[in-house]
Amino acid sequence: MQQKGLITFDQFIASEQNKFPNVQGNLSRLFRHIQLASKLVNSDVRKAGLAGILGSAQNTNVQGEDQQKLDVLANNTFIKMIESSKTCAAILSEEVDEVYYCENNPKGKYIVAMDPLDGSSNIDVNASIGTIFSIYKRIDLDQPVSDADIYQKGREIVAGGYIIYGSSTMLVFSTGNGVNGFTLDSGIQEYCLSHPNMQMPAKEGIYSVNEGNMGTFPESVKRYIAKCKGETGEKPKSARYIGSLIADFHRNLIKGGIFMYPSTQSAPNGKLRLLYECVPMAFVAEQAGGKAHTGDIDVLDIVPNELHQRVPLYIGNKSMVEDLLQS
Ligand code: P6P
Repeated sequence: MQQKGLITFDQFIASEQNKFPNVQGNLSRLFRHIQLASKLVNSDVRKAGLAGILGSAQNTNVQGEDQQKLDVLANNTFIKMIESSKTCAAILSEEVDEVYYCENNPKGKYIVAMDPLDGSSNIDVNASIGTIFSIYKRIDLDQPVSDADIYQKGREIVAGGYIIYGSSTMLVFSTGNGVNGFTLDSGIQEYCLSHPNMQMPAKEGIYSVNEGNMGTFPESVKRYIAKCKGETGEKPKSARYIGSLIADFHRNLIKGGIFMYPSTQSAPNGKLRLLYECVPMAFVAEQAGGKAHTGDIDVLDIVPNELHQRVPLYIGNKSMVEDLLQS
């Protein structure tokens, strides 16, 4: 087991690549460009109040949400850095209505789906926010990018993860061989391995949901939340809700717990987006021994049919998600 902090993200990626002697290093290069983009965004997030980049960009994105200046900045930064890696043929972004084709690299091996800055409603109040990404391998490089490349099941992704701009900045990701967390050492501007082989704690912990929407939750979810609150005799669980998916998920990954975003009256399919929020988080959750479900199906088994498709999300400890599904 590597000592914590003695290996940088670049060294980790290089050592992982060495396990596959015949690869050309495209994925490694893509990771390095994503890493660099996150350092640039981290710098913007940390000085947003001073650089006049807080607040609304006076624009509405495809979600109908008020775009924040930092949303636009993060989106442009990640698109620019991912495109310059020359490993990607297309990018799917929460902030871009349609597929963004990397014109300079139509035969790119990968497609990146991303939420460049999740939790942006929390930017102005200094709560943790983050970037969520997943990486798909294209089906046929001799063909132009097609729906077959874009609408793959989440179980097909080659990598998924997130960067959380919190009290520290962490990059947490998986390529299908477990989950590793790296903390940004701002002194040397390097991500250093701080959380090797992350696993969801077995103990049942926190429940995390916006109870303000309780009135329109499915009855099964209401029953499960009542159970979490000790209303049916069980020991009450602690409740935490930051209102930033990355922050709520990351806390549960470390301490144990379940995050729920059910369907509501205003969001009949749930609020969170399948391709670039639910799938990457579900990939990390499963790789850490957890579970991610919509109430009907495992998130990673959904065949997507629309870029900005929304689904309900129940994610965290396997036992807590299964308990919810049986409620
Ligand atoms: P609500 C942030 O805007 C976000 O997309 C997720 O990060 C977060 O989990 C959710 O919305 C919070 O939504 O409706 O509880 O404010």
